[in-house]
Amino acid sequence: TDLFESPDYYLVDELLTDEHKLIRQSVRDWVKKELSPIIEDYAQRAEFPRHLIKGLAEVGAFGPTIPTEYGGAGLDYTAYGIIMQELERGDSGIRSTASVQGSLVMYPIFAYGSEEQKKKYLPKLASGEMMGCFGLTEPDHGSNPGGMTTTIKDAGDHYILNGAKMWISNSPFADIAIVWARDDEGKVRGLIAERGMDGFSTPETHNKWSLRASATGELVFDNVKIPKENILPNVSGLKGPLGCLNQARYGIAWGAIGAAMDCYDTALRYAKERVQFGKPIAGFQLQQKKLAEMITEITKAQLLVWRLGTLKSENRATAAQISMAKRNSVETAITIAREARQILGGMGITGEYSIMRHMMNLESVITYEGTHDIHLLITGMDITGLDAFK
Ligand code: TGC
Ligand code: FAD
Repeated sequence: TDLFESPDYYLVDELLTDEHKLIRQSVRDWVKKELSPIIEDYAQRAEFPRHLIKGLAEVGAFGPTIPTEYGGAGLDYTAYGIIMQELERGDSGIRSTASVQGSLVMYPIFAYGSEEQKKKYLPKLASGEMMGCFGLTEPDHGSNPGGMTTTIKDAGDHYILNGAKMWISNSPFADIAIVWARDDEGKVRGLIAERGMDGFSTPETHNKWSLRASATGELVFDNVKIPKENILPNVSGLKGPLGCLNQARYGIAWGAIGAAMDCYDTALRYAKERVQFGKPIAGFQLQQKKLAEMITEITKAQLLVWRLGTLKSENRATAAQISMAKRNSVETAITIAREARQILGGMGITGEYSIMRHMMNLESVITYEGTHDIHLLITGMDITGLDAFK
């Protein structure tokens, strides 16, 4: 990782501004100095490195596109993508923490919250003083969040929240949770639950073989009193949470390429150095096929997300375009991780190299934020006009 050389076969760098490159360098330096040296150990111990939160905030990983008046960096979407790419080159779990904080906690408060909510929460979330999580998935409703059964009941000056969410990134330590629940009229509403509210607990999920350096847990609500000022006033319906997912999926489309780049770079370097049958294994056709296909797929994915970033900054990217890029990048990354692992032979299964950790992490990335199947069906619906979900 120390020697990482960013693959850039089609000179995509020329499509970036000087500011983009500066941002990339500062996140890359931080990953190299603070994240890479410790991440394997934390992943092996299945522990989230909480001490990285401050540094993540300092490199602008929390809400980079949020305007500066609310503590964000006011950057464009290409810059946001680049930050996610560099973080995920380090570890998908750390990128997850940034995705959740920026796209799934700060974004809904920014896009759907009241002015008071924005002032109260956004600066603290941007600085990492406060951490958040996002509760959409339920035990019986994963791909189909529209079936959710978590409810808020109007009780005069407050609501009563009941239900449970599962698979929630950051829930075990989050100070606040953005929760999606049905109101008395059956409409999906968003609200801000705060740690310490009576009846609200966040049990941790153990025994994960994937995303081990990220903390995952449940959100359990047993008659939790939610003040009315904690409801997000400016959205109702499933488009609320799905609008947040567009933001996070966009970041993952860039992020997963970071993991792929790291696997490719490691495998290429290893193949040039490892000698078998009297020559470097990079000289054998079978290994060249793997490496050549990797760089081809990385290059295609880089161009796709670069274009998507431009469209997103111009507010022209459609949800279906984002789905295509998320699906393509993660498929690219997971295939490359598997092939790269083989190039390293036995060494590939050890924690001496990052590849196996990336490969296991990507099993979560291909499932969360909409599974591989769901994104294919979104493309299918977009091009045919026919909904194959139900
Ligand atoms: P459907 O009837 O199609 O739509 C309901 C309403 O939502 C609107 N909509 C969207 N709005 C914004 N962005 C999108 N991407 C949208 N997709 C749909 C739609 O226009 C409609 O609006 P309106 O005004 O007409 O009411 O909904 P459906 O129930 O048929 O579901 C469609 C489907 C399957 C695509 C959707 O449910 C889906 O995307 N499912 C996947 C669920 C998912 O991605 N869950 C992710 C949970 S969060 C997470 O995984 C975080 S991991 C974070 C980390 O650690 O990095
Ligand atoms: P299911 O929906 O039960 O799907 C099972 C299988 O059926 C999949 O292969 C799926 O593609 C397939 N399938 C489902 N419906 C269809 C269909 N119509 N047609 C064809 N195939 C179909 N959620 C949050 O809300 N917040 C978080 O922070 C969060 N973090 C996560 C972190 C991790 C580590 C993981 C693993 C998950 C996280 N999730 C989070 C949940 C994630 O979004 C869900 O796991 C995902 O949406 C899939 O839901 P499910 O696991 O219930 O699978």
